[in-house]
Amino acid sequence: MKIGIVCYPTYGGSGVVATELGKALAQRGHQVHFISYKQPARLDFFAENIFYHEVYVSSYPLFDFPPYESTLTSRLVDVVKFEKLDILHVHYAIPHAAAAVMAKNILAKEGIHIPVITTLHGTDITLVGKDKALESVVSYSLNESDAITSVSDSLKKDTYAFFHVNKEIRVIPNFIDIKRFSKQPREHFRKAVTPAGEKLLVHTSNFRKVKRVEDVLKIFSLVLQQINARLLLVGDGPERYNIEQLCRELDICEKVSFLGKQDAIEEILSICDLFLMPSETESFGLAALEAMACEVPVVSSNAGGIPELNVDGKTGYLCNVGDVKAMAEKSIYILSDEQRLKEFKQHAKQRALLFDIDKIVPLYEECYRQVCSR
Ligand code: GMT
Repeated sequence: MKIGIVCYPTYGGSGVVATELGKALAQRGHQVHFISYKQPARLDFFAENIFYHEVYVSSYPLFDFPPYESTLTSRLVDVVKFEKLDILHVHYAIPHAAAAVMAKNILAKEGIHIPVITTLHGTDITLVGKDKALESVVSYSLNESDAITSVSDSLKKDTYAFFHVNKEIRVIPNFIDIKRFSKQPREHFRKAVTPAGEKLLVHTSNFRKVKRVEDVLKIFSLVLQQINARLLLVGDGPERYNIEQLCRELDICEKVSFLGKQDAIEEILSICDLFLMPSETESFGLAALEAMACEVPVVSSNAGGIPELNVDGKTGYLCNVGDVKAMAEKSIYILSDEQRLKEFKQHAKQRALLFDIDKIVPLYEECYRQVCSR
């Protein structure tokens, strides 16, 4: 099949899922065309059946806002026609679904039928999408898509609750390449990071408000009162400055390392004991799945789709959003007994295996087949 994939190219989860999906589809013999305004971060190699089409948005003094959506739409029309695509798969509803539906309608006038699949990732529904100013366009473009998928049951329910969607939404969860995300022997690295045998906690995110990184620090500071530990913060984003300030206020700077954006995240996760995800909302929690695959249990909030991944009392614990005291207690409970920690690590790994790329990508292929055969 010839598949067009539209996604955000940055480090966000939706871009990662879209890119990894495209790479896996190419390996399974499909021809994949990425369409984005920048080369996706994880598109770090090229194969003969992977193509990339950049969207150039022109500027003009009249424009306070560059016409991204219109430019993307025209590019989609062009790529579908020229490359003879069979399907357009857009990731993140805003504005990708609207652009794809518009492109579909333009092409229909020329007698070309291009089915559109929209995958909902999270904030496109739960944060940005909730904005009333966007509701009618989001609802319309979802209803006009030939299929809608969402990364969790929770996100599916939120979509029906916030939008006027009269179509079936099928749940296809996030996935992981277990061959890449597995615990790797990194003893020297671990020794260097924790010379005194400290327990190692980790958090990875794009440091946006929704991730509640300040809670990570508060939890860690409580854990430190009972456990000799260190914290690795991986990623970067708008909250970074506030987080650094809070580190100073809590007087824990010596125990916290800011690693910035990292590509080989599996190498870092491989040496860690516990992952913290106190997010305000999280449609799935791909970062937690990456940790679990590397045998790292997760203490998280019980928001959104996280309970569909993290099993309370088995692969980690779920606590109410903002309850840093409970999250610290659960962290201490897991970390304070070696045998218990080992069991949590094993359960985390077993659970992650259910979300292996080889199990999930065929669900997308099945969706493509159904939509194309209609
Ligand atoms: O919040 C992020 O990390 C980025 C965001 C995105 O849309 O790029 O991630 C969302 O999509 C991921 C992939 O499907 C999910 O695993 C994340 O849970 C989801 N983030 C939120 O819902 C906050």
